[in-house]
Amino acid sequence: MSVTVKLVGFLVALAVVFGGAVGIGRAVGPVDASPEADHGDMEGMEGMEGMEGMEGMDMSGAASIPKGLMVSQNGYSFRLDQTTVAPGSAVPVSFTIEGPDGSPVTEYDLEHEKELHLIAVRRDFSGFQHVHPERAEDGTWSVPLALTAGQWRLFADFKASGAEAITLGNDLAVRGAYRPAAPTTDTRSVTVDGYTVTLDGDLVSGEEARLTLSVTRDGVPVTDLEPYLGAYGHLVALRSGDLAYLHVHPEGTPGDGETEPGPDVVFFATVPSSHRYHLYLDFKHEGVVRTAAFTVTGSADTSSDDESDDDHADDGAH
Ligand SMILES: [Cu+2]
Repeated sequence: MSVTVKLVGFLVALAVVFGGAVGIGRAVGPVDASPEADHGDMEGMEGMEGMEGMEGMDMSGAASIPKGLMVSQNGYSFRLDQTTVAPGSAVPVSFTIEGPDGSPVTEYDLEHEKELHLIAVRRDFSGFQHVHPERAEDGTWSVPLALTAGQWRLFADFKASGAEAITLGNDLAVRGAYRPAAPTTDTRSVTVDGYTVTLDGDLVSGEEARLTLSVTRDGVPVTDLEPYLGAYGHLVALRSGDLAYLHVHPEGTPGDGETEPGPDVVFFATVPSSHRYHLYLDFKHEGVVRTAAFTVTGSADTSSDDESDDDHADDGAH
């Protein structure tokens, strides 16, 4: 930290000197402006936090930054034992969650019935898995993944005991030649293993959206879905472009006397911007968990000003 501060200070000093020289060359005026402009650029995120003028922007506070974008947060780090692997249908992948004291975390609180949820997605969205690795006593997590060649993003969603729930992200490269998948168009109805799942509801930037997923088989509504991870479905939403991992929660829980076991499963999701989102629903029926993948483009919040606001928020800069 102190090295960074010194370096920034040094660069600002340079900028002052340089700006001063230019200023003298140009005669009067620009000496004051140059250092400030350079200062803001060099500080990056710290500079953003100080920009009080960005009212209403989602990115202005650390608390509202989407999950899954960082490999380390609140003192916890996601450390993969290998960053490059060969492709395969059951590639052993192992990792630890390093705690603030520098050693692997071994105490977790359950979330959705598990200590840790691992989501693996190929960056072009052509592969997805939601699995639950096994933890050794020393804190090492391991799980076999089905991986094709390409760049994958792994998300570890967990709550270390005594800490807040977080989702960390890390990259895993899978060797081999691959052709990036073409971007998908919006898809609201998919069929997997004879089950057709339809998504109803719109994603609106900054607003909590109610999403209803309806499951049918051979045209008949499925009304006996089985609880999976404490709900009748588990939904993961990822943003195109940066794979931001969005918070989604189900409406009701099995056995509460109100929540029906299908055909509708309801979720609430809040998206931070008008981008394309990839949604993955895991649902269980007749003892088998299946995944239905959707693509939905979120719209801008029309209740506020003009649409260009969203572009600024995404860039995090003017
Ligand atoms: Cu999970």
